[in-house]
Amino acid sequence: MHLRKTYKIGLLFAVAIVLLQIGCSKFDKTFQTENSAILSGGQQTVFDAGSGAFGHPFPVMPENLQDVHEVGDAQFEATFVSAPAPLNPGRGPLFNNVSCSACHISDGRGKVPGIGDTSVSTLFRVSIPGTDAHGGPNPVPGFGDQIQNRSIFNTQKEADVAVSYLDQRFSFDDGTFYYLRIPTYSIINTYTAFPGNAMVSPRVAAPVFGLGLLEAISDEDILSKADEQDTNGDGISGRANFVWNYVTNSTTLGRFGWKANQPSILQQVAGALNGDMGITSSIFPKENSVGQPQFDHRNDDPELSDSLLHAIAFYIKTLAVPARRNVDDPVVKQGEILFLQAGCNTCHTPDQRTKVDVSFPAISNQLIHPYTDLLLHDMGNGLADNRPDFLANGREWRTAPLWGIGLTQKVNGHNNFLHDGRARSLLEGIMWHGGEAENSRNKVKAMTLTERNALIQFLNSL
Ligand code: HEC
Ligand code: HEC
Ligand SMILES: [Ca+2]
Ligand SMILES: [Ca+2]
Ligand SMILES: [Ca+2]
Repeated sequence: MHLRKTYKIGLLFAVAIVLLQIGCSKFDKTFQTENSAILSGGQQTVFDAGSGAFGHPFPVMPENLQDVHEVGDAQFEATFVSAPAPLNPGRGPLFNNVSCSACHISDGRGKVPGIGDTSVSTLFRVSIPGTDAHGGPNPVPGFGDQIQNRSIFNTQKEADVAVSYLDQRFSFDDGTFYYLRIPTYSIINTYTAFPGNAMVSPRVAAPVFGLGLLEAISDEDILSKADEQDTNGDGISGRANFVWNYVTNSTTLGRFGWKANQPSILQQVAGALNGDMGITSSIFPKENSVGQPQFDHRNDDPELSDSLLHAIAFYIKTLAVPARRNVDDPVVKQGEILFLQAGCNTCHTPDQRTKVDVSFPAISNQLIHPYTDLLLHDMGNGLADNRPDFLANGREWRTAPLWGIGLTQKVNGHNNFLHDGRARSLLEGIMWHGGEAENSRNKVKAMTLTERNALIQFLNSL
């Protein structure tokens, strides 16, 4: 989000007041100490529960770095056009959308395609059985690893994607009905034959705030929570994804993307530029259409400079997390107890601590409340995309962070959740849980209406 100057000054004042209060011992009890549950992003928490809640820079950051954040912000918002052009060139020949913010709306989640819509902020990863040279998805001949459903003038898009939904009725143990809509996706109007053995993984644009803090959790901490053989016998296994890192040229821990299929913010950003917008950079210098008739044969230098690439990554890294609300509401408190009783916290880990980072004190050693273990879990057949992504199998997904989730309606104007936005409410999102989370789901199924509402109120307070 691009902040206007006057607003920024207001924000700085607010930050100054918060800092004053934290610094003043008189406020220690009533105001937040470091341990306070409301400071979801530690010192990088912002107090805005409105439509711009996901778009604030870190409140605690040296001024020169705020400038870098702003340069990245402008690029995140910028509409890229096809080359040659004086400003923001390089889009296409194949792409999914024209800017980062067109998919990550207000730094939040994307809009799910309706029936008959062209998908605007959902994309479809594709592959055929087997792996590429680095253990990643095996590209589909003629289509690569993602369907680009748009193309620039005089070239051919790869395909369209159509979605349809079928409502299925279920009931809670108290007899109340609920409905889940089961999506079916089809790749249509392909420019060339789409192989019958291709696997398709639908993914909606995920929120992008707080990711710098998630990146700052140490590998050791994440791995210490993995329990691949379920040795403690709680039915939850949790395992890490290990993915190819194009910057270090080695396999490293995956953290970002719905299947933890990206190792770092920087690579995720470079991958989005290339795959989603058709913009090359030093990390991914080849157009996504290489080897296809749509390839533009330009063989340009990278279309985006390293400094702008790093500015966008820095922008993402330094987006703050909104504070929790209504924590003292008795219903919210009851909901929190139910959350723990249902075992939601075994995957949605409430507390994490970032590692000590003397080179960037802004994110060093912070107690944060992301409600994720960043690990992969088998979520059952219902949610399966049946498409492996590095070590993640076709039933596994990364535990989605729940911080800020209660502000989705305010920021994004909808309540669609899960990797492809199929859930039309938080409750539907929970009722889709299966596999390792089946016990949790069944506990919610057994709840009374009052208890279900309390659980949702708790999620809404995050
Ligand atoms: C066509 C829509 C689209 C566009 C355009 C797009 N993204 Fe995304 N973004 C997605 C989707 C879908 C995912 C989830 C990808 C996955 O799971 O593999 C995602 C994931 C991400 C993530 C990781 C989020 C997380 O929680 O792990 C970041 C960061 C991100 N995008 C940044 C960007 C940036 C920066 C740009 C512009 C250069 C951009 N995206 C452009 C759709 C888009
Ligand atoms: C076994 C691990 C596990 C357990 C237990 C679990 N979850 Fe999840 N949760 C996940 C994963 C993985 C996802 C992402 C699934 C997807 O997108 O397909 C998820 C997604 C969600 C989402 C949607 C998030 C989003 O950004 O779209 C909500 C809400 C949620 N869980 C709430 C709960 C609640 C409440 C409970 C307890 C009743 C619970 N979860 C128990 C692993 C778990
Ligand atoms: Ca290009
Ligand atoms: Ca493609
Ligand atoms: Ca276990």
